[in-house]
Amino acid sequence: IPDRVPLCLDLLPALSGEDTTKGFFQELVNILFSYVCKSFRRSSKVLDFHHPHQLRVGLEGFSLELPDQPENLEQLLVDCKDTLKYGVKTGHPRFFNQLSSGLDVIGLAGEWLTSTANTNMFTYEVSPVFILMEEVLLRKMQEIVGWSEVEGDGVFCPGGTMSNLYSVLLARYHFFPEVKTKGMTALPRLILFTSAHSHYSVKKSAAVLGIGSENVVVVKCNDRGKMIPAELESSIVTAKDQGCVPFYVNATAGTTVYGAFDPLNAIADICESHGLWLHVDAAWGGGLLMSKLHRVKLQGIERAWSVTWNPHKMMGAPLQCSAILVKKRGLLQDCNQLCAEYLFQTDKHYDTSYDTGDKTIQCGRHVDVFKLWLMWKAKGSEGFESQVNKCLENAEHLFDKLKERPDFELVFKSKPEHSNVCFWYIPPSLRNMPPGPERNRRLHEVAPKIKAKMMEQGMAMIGYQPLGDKVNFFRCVFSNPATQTEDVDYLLEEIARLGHDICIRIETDL
Ligand code: ABU
Repeated sequence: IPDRVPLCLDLLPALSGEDTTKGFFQELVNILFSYVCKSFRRSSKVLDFHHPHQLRVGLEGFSLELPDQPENLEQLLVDCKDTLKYGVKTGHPRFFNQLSSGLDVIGLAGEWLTSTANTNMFTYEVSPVFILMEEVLLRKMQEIVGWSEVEGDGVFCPGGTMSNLYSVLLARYHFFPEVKTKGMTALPRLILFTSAHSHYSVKKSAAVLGIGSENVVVVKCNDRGKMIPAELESSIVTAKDQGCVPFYVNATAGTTVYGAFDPLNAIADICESHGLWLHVDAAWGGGLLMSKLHRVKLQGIERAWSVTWNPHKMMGAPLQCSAILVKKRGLLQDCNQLCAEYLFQTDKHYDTSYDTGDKTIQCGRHVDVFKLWLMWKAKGSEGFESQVNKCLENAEHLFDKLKERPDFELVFKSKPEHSNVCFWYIPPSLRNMPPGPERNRRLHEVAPKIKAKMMEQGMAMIGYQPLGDKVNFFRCVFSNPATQTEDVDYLLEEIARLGHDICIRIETDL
């Protein structure tokens, strides 16, 4: 151990670096453990908010600037502490802002192990265990979707947007394999369909793949946010009449804002009769497949040709963990393989079908599978089932509370299907105001102002957005197993408290 404050050069692989490395890790684990404990403590803040310019110039010695000379290990540990201090505790029971939340201790351990292994998912030779785990997990997920033993392929990819992109890529290749070599000029004008409430990644995929976002037909939804099958049917007929070639339909199982489930069987019937690829974006809703009580909402998913399912959302796996599941075996490989000889040599001494890297559009690929595999071992399928059920119970609790309160209004009156609950806080001045543009104009300002105050005070966090003709409303989502009904009650009281103060200011401004 050197008689000066150690530097990174004193860590392994330095000669006699073991003790310094051990000491550094022990200190780091203390920091991480303290952060994990704080994340679950209701008296801790969810966030310690600072504006970008404040963080950028440096706070209390925390500097983002990069030095020419090495900083010592003590300073690095302080930097690690500060990085967590000024971040957002997404595992906090009162973090309701995102579809992915929670801090699963086993998942976290899995992520640590993954980083320690620091390997790449492209070949079996460098990731033998992880490649086999991926095969086992993807098979399990396909079985849960309802595909038979002879069907099913897939890959973990960096998020639901990428999974959805794969679905469009595969559908196009399935119908027009020449696109791989000849490009879009060899193809007719392709059209794809998705609902008005679906995720923007479907349009983005069309843009990225050269199909064009204007060739995405946005199908109308009912007032609950579900695609209307008759609208889909007539949009397909119209596209064909215009000389275009429909090839793909995205149905959503769990829309981002309302948490709505499209009627999958009715959509599958239409896809079958027109010979179209059916993709189900179950990035958010896929977790409900784990629940005997709730999986009925995804009835018909087994008829999909591809499925997006993000365990980093409803199943609480650490980010990121998203799968694209594909019914037709071999399609991923045919569509994407380019057989780089430096990596995918065919004369290796093992079964090279386990070199799964050429199935993907990436080369290097992060190991996303291990944390989920370890969590599944730790909880069993039943553990995930109770976790999902509990999140939906929290949503129902919130819905029941909102119904009772005169200071809140639900965006739609029916019980939530998923864990999304959408609502407005109605300030006293608006409670007796008749519906109309003036009320809407004022109501639109309420949620952003409450959220700004909430972030500055840091005790909870929730998202808001406008949607269609609805002015800004709050969307509360539950995916964090740490959240209890007391946190739901706290959230409502907090919104009402902040809203009351803010609305006084709006009233005086007017
Ligand atoms: N990819 C959708 C995530 C959106 C959200 O967390 O609110």
